[in-house]
Amino acid sequence: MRKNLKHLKPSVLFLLAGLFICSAVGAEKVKPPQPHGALPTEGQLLWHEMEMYAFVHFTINTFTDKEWGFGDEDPALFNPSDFDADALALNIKSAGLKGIVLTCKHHDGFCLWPTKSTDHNISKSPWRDGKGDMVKEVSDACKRHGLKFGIYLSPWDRNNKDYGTPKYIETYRTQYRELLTNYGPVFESWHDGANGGDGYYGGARETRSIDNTVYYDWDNTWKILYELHPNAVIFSDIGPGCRWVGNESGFAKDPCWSTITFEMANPNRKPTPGSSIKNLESGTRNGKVWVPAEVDFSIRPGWFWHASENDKVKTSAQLLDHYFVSVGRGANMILNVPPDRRGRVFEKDAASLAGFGQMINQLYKVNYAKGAKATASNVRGNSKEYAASKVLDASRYTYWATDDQVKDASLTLSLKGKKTFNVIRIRENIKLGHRVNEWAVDIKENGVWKEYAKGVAIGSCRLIRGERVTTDAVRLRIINADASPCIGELGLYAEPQTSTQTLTDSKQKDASKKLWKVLSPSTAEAQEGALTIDTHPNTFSSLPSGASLTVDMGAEVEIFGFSYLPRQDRSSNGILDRYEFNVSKDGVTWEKAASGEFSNIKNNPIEQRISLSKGVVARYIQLVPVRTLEGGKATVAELGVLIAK
Ligand code: FUL
Repeated sequence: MRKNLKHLKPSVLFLLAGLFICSAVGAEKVKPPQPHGALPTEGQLLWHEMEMYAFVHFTINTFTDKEWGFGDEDPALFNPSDFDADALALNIKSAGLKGIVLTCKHHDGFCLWPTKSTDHNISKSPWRDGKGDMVKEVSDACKRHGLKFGIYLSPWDRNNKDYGTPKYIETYRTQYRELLTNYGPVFESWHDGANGGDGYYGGARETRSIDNTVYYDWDNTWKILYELHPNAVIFSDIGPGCRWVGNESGFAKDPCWSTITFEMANPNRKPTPGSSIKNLESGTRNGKVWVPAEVDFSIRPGWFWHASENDKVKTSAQLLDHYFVSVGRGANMILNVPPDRRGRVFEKDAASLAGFGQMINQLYKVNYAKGAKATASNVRGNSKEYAASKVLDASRYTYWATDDQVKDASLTLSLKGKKTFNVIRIRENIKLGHRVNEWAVDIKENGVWKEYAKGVAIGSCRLIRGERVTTDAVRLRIINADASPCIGELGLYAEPQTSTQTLTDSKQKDASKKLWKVLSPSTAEAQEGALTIDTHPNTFSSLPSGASLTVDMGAEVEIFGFSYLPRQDRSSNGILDRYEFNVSKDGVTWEKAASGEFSNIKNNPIEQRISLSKGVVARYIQLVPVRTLEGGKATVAELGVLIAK
C-alpha cells in the first residue's frame, strides 16, 4: 500500500486526505439524540424484551378450593399426586412464554420450600415424604428449558403469629433471602398489594391491620434483592421495577405510558404497594419515573385451580386478544397457569396454551416489511447510522432518528411487491425514552395514501391489529413528539385464522331462573331486586341497608352450590366480600347452607361459585350480605344456584 501511494500525485493525496478528514468530522457531528424524560434501567430493558411470561399459582388453596387460604390449613392437605416441573415448564414454553413466577408463598403463609423461618411449609406435607422442595424443582426446570424464574412472596401472611409486629418483618426478610440465595437467577420479584385483614395468626383468629406506608419498610427489604440480583425487576402496585396495571382482567388502557407520576386517590397518603392509585392503567405522559405496567390475569376466572372452572378456560383466541391489549400497548403480560390437584396443567389449559403459542409463531413467521426500501422525510444529519432502513433490521435499539428540531416526520416503506397483512408492530428505542405522542399509519391504495390507524404513544411495543389489507407501500407518520422520534422497528405481519374451542367440563350447571321470583326486599327497591335474577350480567341491584335477598325458585331443587356475580361496572361499592346462604323448603324455617368470604373479589370481580359438600333440597334461597366493600349498600348483579348436570 505504502509503495502504491508513493506513485500517486501529491494533489490526489491531498484530495484523499481532505475526504478522510471531512468524513471523520462529519461522523463526529452527528451526535446521538439526547434521551428524553424518565428512562428504563438495564434490568427493565431486559424485562421489556421478555414481553410475556407465566404466573403459577399453586399452594394449599388448590386442595381446599379457595382463592385465599385463612392460614389455618393443615400442611397435610398439600399433596399433588403427579407433580412434574418439566411438564409444567414445557406447557408454559409451548405458549411462547419466557419465564415463570411461582407463588412461593401466598396469603395463607404456606411456603413451597423447606424454609427455616416457619414450620408452615412443604416439609410438613406428605408430598415427596416431606423431603420435597417445589421452588427448587420449578427453578431447576426453568433452567433446563431456557425459561427465566421469578418469585411471588406474599407480604400478608395469615398464618404467622407475628404478623403485624416488627418480628414478622424479620421473618419475611429471612424468607426473601432464602428464596434469593438458593434458587439461581431471579428476573422478577412479585409483591402483591393485599395487606392485612382477618387471619389465623398462630391461633389468634383475629383481624390485624397494618399501615402499609411504613410497616414493610420496603426500601430495606428490597436491598436484599439489589444486592443479590441487581437486574431483577420488582413488581408492586408502584414498582419500582414494574407496576400493577390496575385490574386483573387482562388489559392495559390505550395509551399506556411506561412513565408515571402516581396520582393517589387520597392525596394525603404516599404511594405504597396496596394503596389506591388512580392512574395505574394509563400511566402518565412524561411521568416522573419509568415504571411500566404489567398485565396480570389468569387463564381461568380465578388464580387457583378449581374443578368448577374447567369449562371456563380461556381459548387460544382469547389469549391472543389479551396479548394485543397488553403487550400490544407496551405492557408486559403475565398469564397465570394454575396446576390442578395432580400438579399438572389441566388438559384444556394446556391445549389453549399450545394453540396460543402456535398463533404467535405463525403471526411473526413472516415480516412483510422485509426487503422493503425505507425512506424518510428527515434523517438525522443525513447519517447512515440513523437511516430509515434501521427500522427493518433485527435490533430494536438501532433506529431511525430525525434532527433534534424535527418532531413531525414520516417514514415510508416501499414493499417488495404487494403484501397482505393486518398487524403492524412499531417500537421506539426506549433507551432514549418515550418520545412520540401522536402517530398514524397510512397505506397506499390505488396510488393514494389512506389512513389505516392512528394512536397516541408507542414505547417498547405498539401493535396495531386491523383489517387485512393488500398494498405495496406503508407510511408511518409521527404527528407530534416531545423529542425527535427514534423508531427502532416497523414490522408488518399477518394474523392466522383463529378457531374457537368449545370447552365444557364440570359436574355442576346453573339452574334455570325462569320460575324465580324475588320475595324480599319488598320495598320500592325490590322492583330492582328482579335485576339480580334477570340473567343480565350488566344490570345490578342495591339492597336496602341490612336487607337480605330472598328468592322463591318456584319448585324444590337439589342445590349443590350458589353463585354470586358482583356488579360489573368497575365500581367496588357494595360488593359482598363476606356472605351467608340460607335455604328453606317452606319460606318459614331456614337453614344455613354456606358462609365465608369471597376472596380477592375487589381486584378480580368475577362470578363467585360456592360448592356444597352434599346436595340440599330447597325451594327458597336467601343471600345475607355479611360485609360489603367500601361499606356501601349490598350490590348484586346475579344470584344463582348450581345443580347437578
Ligand atoms: C392479588 C392476590 O390477592 C391474588 O390472590 C393473586 O395472587 C393476585 C395475583 O394478586 O393481589
